[in-house]
Amino acid sequence: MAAPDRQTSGEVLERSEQQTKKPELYKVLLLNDDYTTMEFVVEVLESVFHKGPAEAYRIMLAVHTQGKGLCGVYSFEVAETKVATVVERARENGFPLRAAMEPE
Ligand code: TYC
Repeated sequence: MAAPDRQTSGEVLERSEQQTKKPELYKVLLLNDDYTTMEFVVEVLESVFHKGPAEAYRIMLAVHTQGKGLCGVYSFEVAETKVATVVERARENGFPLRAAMEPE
């Protein structure tokens, strides 16, 4: 007996729609605190988020004055890694700096 035509089966079409679904994006935010130095926050923005010095300083000041600020938008896994890297670097240096992620 001939094999069924898999290309035209509903099951295969449904799966291929899922495979082409756009990845969900997440904002990564830095949160203000009273103890982390401005210099350290700028250094994190440059090294973890690949910002230039002027943009890093601008974001740091926005966080300092407004409580939180956007560092970038990434896939779920990259956003999670950025948050974990920020917290790890901060703790290594004795700072309470926090980062958060939220759906775009
Ligand atoms: N508020 C801190 C200070 O005055 C600086 C700071 C900025 C801390 C941004 C955290 O995400 C932050 N030293």
